[in-house]
Amino acid sequence: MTDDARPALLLTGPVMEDVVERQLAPRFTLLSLDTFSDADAGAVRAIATRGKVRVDEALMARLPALEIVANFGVGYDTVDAAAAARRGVMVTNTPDVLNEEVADLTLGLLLATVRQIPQADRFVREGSWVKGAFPLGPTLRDRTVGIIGMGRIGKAIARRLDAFGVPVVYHTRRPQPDVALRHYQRLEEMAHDVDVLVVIVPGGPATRHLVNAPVLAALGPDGILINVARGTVVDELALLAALKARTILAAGLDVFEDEPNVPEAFFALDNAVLLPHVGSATHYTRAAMGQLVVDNILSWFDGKGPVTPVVETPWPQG
Ligand code: NAP
Ligand code: 8YV
Repeated sequence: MTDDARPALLLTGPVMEDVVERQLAPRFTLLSLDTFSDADAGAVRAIATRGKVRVDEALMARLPALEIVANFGVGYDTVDAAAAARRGVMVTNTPDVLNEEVADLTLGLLLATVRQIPQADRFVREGSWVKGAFPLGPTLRDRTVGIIGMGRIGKAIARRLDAFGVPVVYHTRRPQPDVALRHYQRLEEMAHDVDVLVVIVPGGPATRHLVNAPVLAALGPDGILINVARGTVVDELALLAALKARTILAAGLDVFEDEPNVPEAFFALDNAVLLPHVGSATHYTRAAMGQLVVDNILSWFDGKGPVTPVVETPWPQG
């Protein structure tokens, strides 16, 4: 049981120990999900969470004094924000501070996939170059990119593609008033018209398997899929089948349905570039994300409200 006057904060796992935990330790009693007891549960007023662990209705129901859930990451599909809203619990995330980093990685992954950069690297390392030149490959030239999701990160990706001289169109549920690019209301129609799909929408039930077999079929045999959003947005079995049968050309994936477990079938494919969810994974950007977690929690407990609340729990309220 907590034995001091500091508010109790539950960490669902390690959340940037050198940034988040170091700054919060003087003001909060830090509890860990693995070790906290039912006696501690009544005292918990805040959660700092990251990645896989679900902050769901069942966990929140155990914490009657809970006021705020601060998510390390802009995507908060592991937090049941609707349930939090019903309970009057604030949810925050880490938008904007990672836009450019994730957009950089997306362009890197796109180029790596189209120009077969990891394959070329392997070719040199295994000593194949002395036996002959690396085969000519596909190009980014003459391709149109369709971005699925035109929010903060989608726009940063579109800006980079513009600099590369690559035409961009996009699909969202609603056209963006400040975006001059062609909007597609129907994803399948866009997939049919483009040569590359870049996925950068939130995860969760509303986008589950948005990229499915019909969308991949519409993308076609010269098409490339880049997923930097969440693994759940793409039907992984349909994607594997399309890559194996070459009904699409290639895929670049930073995210998977059951991370860190990547289906072994991907490992045998020479037309897939696979990354371990590293979109924001630099010291610089992860520190900025960690700082935003801290700022949200401290601002809340200083009575100034959250810095970056999610849409389900707006501030000021109603
Ligand atoms: P954002 O600003 O909220 O933008 C989300 C975009 O997705 C909006 O344009 C939205 O438009 C669209 N969208 C939402 N639901 C949709 C649906 N059902 N169908 C079609 N479009 C939909 O979010 P962001 O900051 O750009 O981040 C996007 C996501 O990227 C995050 O939620 C996270 O999952 C992922 N991410 C991954 C990494 C990584 O390391 N790989 C890093 C950061 C973020 P409408 O609402 O009009 O549909
Ligand atoms: C993080 C992310 O890797 O912000 C997001 O939504 O996917 C990434 O920046 C993740 O949230 C923390 O592990």
